[in-house]
Amino acid sequence: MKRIMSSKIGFFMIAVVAIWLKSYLIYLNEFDLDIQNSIQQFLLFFNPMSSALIFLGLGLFAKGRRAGWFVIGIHAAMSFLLYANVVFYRFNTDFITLPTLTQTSNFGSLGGSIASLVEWHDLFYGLDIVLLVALFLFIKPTWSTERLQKRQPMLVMMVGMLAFMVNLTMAEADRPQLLERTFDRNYIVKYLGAYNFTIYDALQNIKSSTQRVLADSNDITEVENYTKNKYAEPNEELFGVGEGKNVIKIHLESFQSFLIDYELHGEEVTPFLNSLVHDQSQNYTYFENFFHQTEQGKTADAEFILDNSLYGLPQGAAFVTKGNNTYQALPAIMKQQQNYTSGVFHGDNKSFWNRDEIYKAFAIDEFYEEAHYDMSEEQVIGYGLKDKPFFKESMPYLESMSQPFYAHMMTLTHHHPYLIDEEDATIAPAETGDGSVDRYFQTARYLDESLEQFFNDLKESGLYEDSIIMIYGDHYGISQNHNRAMEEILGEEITPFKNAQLQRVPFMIKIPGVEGQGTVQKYSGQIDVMPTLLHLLGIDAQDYIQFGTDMFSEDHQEVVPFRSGDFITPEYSKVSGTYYDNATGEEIEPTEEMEKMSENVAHELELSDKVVYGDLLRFYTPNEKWEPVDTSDYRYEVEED
Ligand code: GP9
Ligand code: MN
Repeated sequence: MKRIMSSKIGFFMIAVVAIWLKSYLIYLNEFDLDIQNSIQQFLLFFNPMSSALIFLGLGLFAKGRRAGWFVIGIHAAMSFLLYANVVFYRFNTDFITLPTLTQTSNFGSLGGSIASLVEWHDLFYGLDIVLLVALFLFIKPTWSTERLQKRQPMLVMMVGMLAFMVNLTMAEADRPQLLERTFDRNYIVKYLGAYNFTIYDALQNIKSSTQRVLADSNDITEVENYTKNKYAEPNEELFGVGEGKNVIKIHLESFQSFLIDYELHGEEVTPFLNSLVHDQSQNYTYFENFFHQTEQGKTADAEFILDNSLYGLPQGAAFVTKGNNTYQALPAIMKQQQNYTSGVFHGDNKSFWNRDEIYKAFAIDEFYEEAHYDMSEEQVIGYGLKDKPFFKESMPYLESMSQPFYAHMMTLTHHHPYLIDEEDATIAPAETGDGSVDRYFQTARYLDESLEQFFNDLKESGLYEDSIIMIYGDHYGISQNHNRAMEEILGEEITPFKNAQLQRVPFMIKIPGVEGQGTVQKYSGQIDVMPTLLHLLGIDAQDYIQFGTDMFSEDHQEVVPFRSGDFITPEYSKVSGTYYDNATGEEIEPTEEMEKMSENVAHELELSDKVVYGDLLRFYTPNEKWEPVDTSDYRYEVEED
């Protein structure tokens, strides 16, 4: 035993096991990582091992006794990083990122309370370091004479790398595109561990700041010229009709327009939404040719596009990778121009899609997330809180907001894989044999019922009448992987052309005192929502950098770009590079005009990316009234009662 401990490799292995087990213990006891299956359970245990081998292994390259001090030093540094995360997490329920380290606000209010975040049992987390030092000093390793073959440290590294590859492959199998799509810090820690998370975060930030550093203030001029030129004058009759009204924006998770009026087993799937579309007395205007324009960032992309009129990024979610940019978002403009307060309501973990950070840059005042709701087991399914309790419990918060407010209600239950408890299912599943597709109708029905409940509560509270109500779908719910089942549902072949047409999501709006237009055919997309709303409030969108245009404007161009560079117009569509006639669905040879349109779409996307990658809005002052948002003014905490 003594011989093992006093050999270099023996000592190293003790350090590895110590940091490995300690990390695992901390994952289990300190973080709420929402482990959902045995793969995740296994990876949580497994992931510290590769980090321990690789990082501590670096120490082995040092000569003689110094190797021991290196191993101990690296061990202590890893322990410190992990423990810093423990303390940070106790306060923020989130992990440390590079930007949070520089945002003093994260620590400002923490300063005085660090003491209260430290607990006695934390001493235990430092015990292994003390033991390692003692072991090293008192067991007197025979290292000065031991000759490690050069191969050994290399071998350790290779085993570490191999373990990491196994780890990553298993993680990717459980959560495809884990690193590419940049979901949630929780996920990276859960699958790859706290150490790899820090590296991942650092790489992301280096990439981001390089893009930022390379940009300069001249870059915004070209963009400004483009958006000013594209700008569509407001519809005179509607400009300012909504000024001072509350705005309630409802996010329909994974809701595609084909559900509207769809009948399953002879029943309407979404009778309530259908009634808004068809009952003229309800005063809704329904845009039936409205498209989502999201990519990998899914919900986050939808939020990003709707509140900024900028496109999401071709890869990952701008919410995560560009969470520290300067924005001139809808909530900020509404606040500065018309004294609106804003709130987002969502029954999921606040750090998902980095919301708790980027919302500050949008000047969102309140974020009602998981911690504000009763998340007991019977209230939760899939990603989080069920829509009915979500809307119910949101009511008091909504009523307490100072008016006029801009409230963004984000539903969740109608999310892949469309799980639903038996008692919540009021329509039988479809019968295609494809589980997701079959249940899709059940969760859509549940969402529809939750909306009806919410509308009744709004009416009862007196908020309904005088509020602008906006409803939109965020992105598709049924991907192309389910074409076979969808063909059965729709009774037609799902060609690439048809699939593009299926990217329609609902957009409806009610403006107090304005007669609804029923169903309108105009083509538009999520990028157009912000300028539309600004004009309804009487704020001219022209001052701001926006790629969409007012949907009610006479000058609104009916071209809907997608992130891929494809696009749809009322007459023709470009799908995966091929042009189709909308009327026949047949392939067509592009005319010069079509090709020109295509170039323009590509140019527009490129300009939007320039803004986001280069953080160009920091160079732009929309008007004299504009004040850059100070993110340290915002903190999302749960008030203790
Ligand atoms: C997560 C929820 C779902 O909080 O908004 O996100 P999605 O997977 O649709 O992007
Ligand atoms: Mn979504």
